[in-house]
Amino acid sequence: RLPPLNLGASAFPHHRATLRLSEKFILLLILSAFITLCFGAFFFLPDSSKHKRFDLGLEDVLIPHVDTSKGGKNLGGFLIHGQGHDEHRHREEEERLRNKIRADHEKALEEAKEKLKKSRDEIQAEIQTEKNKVVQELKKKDSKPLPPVPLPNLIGINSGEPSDLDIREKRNKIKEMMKHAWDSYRQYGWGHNELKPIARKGHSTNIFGNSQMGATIVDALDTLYIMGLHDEFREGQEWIDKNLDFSVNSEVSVFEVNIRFIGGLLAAYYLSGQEVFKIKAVQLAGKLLPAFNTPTGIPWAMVNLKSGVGRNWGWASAGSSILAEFGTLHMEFVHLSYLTGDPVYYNKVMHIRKLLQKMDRPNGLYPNYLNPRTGRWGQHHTSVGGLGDSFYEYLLKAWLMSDKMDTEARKMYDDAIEAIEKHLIRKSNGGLTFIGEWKNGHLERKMGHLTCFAGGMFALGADGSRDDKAGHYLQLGAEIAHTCHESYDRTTLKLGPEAFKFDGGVEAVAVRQNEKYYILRPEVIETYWYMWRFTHDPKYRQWGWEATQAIDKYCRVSGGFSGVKDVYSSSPTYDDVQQSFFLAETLKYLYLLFSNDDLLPLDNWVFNTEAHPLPVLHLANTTLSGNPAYR
Ligand code: DMJ
Repeated sequence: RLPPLNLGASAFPHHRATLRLSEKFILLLILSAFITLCFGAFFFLPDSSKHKRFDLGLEDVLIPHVDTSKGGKNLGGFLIHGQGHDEHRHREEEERLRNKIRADHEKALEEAKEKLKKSRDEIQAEIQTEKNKVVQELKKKDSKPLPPVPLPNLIGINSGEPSDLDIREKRNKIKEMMKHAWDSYRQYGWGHNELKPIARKGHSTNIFGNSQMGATIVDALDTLYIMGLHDEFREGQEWIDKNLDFSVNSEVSVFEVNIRFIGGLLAAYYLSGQEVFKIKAVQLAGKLLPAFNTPTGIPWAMVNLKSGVGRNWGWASAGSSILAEFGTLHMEFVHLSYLTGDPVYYNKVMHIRKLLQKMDRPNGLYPNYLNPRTGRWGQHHTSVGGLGDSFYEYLLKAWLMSDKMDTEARKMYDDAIEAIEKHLIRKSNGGLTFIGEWKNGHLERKMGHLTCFAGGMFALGADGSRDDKAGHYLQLGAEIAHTCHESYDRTTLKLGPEAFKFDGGVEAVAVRQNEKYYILRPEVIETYWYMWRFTHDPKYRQWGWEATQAIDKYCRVSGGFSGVKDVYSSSPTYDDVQQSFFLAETLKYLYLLFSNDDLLPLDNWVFNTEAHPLPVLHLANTTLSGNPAYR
């Protein structure tokens, strides 16, 4: 640390030798400001004769003139007449002004000295305050109200309170778990992205960049709202209003920020009607747009929110972008164009779709990797779990969200699912239906926890399926739900592993140690909920309750909820992370499973892949592509 600057008459020579470049620069700035002030005072102070005229109320008149021969005084092209008398008062007035200039100079000099006496920290704090003011001003400009848009018919924002006492109690228990997760985060991790419930401090991962963006707050908002936790919702809203800032030098995942932040903010906006959420969603979306500046328009996986520079994950095949990432933007981006009247978001995602439509697909399957520079596929791996999953989900949901008008998306979904059924879905020897992974022409008989969401997707897509195979797809959904339930039931903790095999006599069980963890994921419960909505078979509520109890028993700690490292061990160790999706998805789907169906009915709401509900848009007479007829 440097000694505080003190540039008083005696201190100056003493410190001169130790002054650093930055301090010299500040000194130079202040001195030059001082000199400018002196010059300004000298040249721009009004001439005393002018004052005399007004002060004395004499008959002096200003007449434009250039001739000084008549004894008048030339003053910038104006000639002053009638000033021959009262020379004494004139001199007095000049003296008074001279004194005033001297006093002003002294004062400025004193102020400059005072400034330089301040410590470096104090000066920095003052500079920071000034900067903050400028940022606040810019923010005000950014927060311009968006054009008014007729809101879609928002049906089913109600309590969904079940009449059955037992179901009500179970639902209350889930609400209590949400409160524990929120309160713990509020107490130990507030403003951080996530919580470490054992260490009782904030946590983050590279998907959120290096900034504290309050991921848990944004992700949890709509769950709080649905559960009627309104005080907590307001706390979250206040934090977002005051602190959520996207002008940070931070490299984030485009996909994660889209599904958790933009999805979360849009859902909070539609549910509560609070403009701040819409404004923040639009600001953030603007920061993601530079990620699309690639030779093909397929976005980079990551973007720096400040510089707009994008790049891909180092581990992805041949510098590729990931199907489940660039293919999971559609729902949020369509809503952004709808709400702003700006076609840019819609055009970006439609461009991706058109490009995918033109490409050759090996066996009708979409590989997980696509190079954004060349527009060519990377490795020919296909998955309905990690790296692929939500791309298929968003094709179906694009159709549903458009009030079933977007038939192109439905066709792409139907084609993709047909190829998946043919090449990836199999029955195990023990009769369990599973979805494997396609790797360069070979089927790996392994299913991920992430893949379990597909049971719900098949059920959701049953109505409207090609050749009226609704019954078939509902059945397929039920079979996947059953398999995934088995993956839970065959563990010690009754919680599902990250991945499980159907090979060599093993069925729905994890084999490798590094696949035995459970990190509070929602996919199995998500499928139970969809299956419940479409069948009302009580087993789905029963399975959901089993999972609730297991989470409460094995993942709950006094500082929140934690993932566990081995679901087959009776004394599990914790991973010490309370994932934001636990509040956004796992607890929300559980709560909905024990609520009435008229809370967020599926005819009117479509849930994004992070369980954020967005309303169906009735776009029959509109276009989002910038057609001037629109708006
Ligand atoms: C969530 O962020 C989303 O559901 C995403 O689509 C996949 N994985 C996590 C939860 O497991």
